[in-house]
Amino acid sequence: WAQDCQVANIKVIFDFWTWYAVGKKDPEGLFLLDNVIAQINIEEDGRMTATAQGRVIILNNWEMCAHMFATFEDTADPAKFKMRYWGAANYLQTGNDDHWVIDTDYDNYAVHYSCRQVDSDGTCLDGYSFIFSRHPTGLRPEDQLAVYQKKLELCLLGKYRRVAHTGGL
Ligand code: ODT
Repeated sequence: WAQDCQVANIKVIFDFWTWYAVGKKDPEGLFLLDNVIAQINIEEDGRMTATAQGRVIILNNWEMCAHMFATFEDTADPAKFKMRYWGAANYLQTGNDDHWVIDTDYDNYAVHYSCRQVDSDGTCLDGYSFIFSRHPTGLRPEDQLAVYQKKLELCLLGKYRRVAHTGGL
């Protein structure tokens, strides 16, 4: 470890930096397509909130940039949250999903998981998962093994697609 006594350099777990979605396993009724970025915020009262944006297609073929908001509720497990979300416009999706942080080093990558419907055998029938990076260009080579391992443990290996960041939103 290394000590750095500069107050400005003290690392906190949550911050206002951007996370770029670089991989996604889609749920049924796919919503966010690409150019997906998310920001986790801590409000003055200590509550965690988030904003996200991404390209969506609604009403069959209307393409737009969705601006989304979310609030989080704690559960007994500190890495498992409930996420209530809604859009800046009322024709965007709303919902209340699980929001599980499977793995993160905070600085480079994060693996998110949400099962919307658990099957009778206890496996996930419908869910989605995001791979986030701090880098719009994707995961660093040194983070790829950890992310691969988590995809495997989540039984989602091979189910992800790449999320492009083409800008222009
Ligand atoms: O794209 C889909 O099909 C499913 C995704 C629906 C949830 C999107 C709502 C995002 C609300 C704002 C929140 C941000 C937080 C981010 C961190 C992880 C992404 C779920």
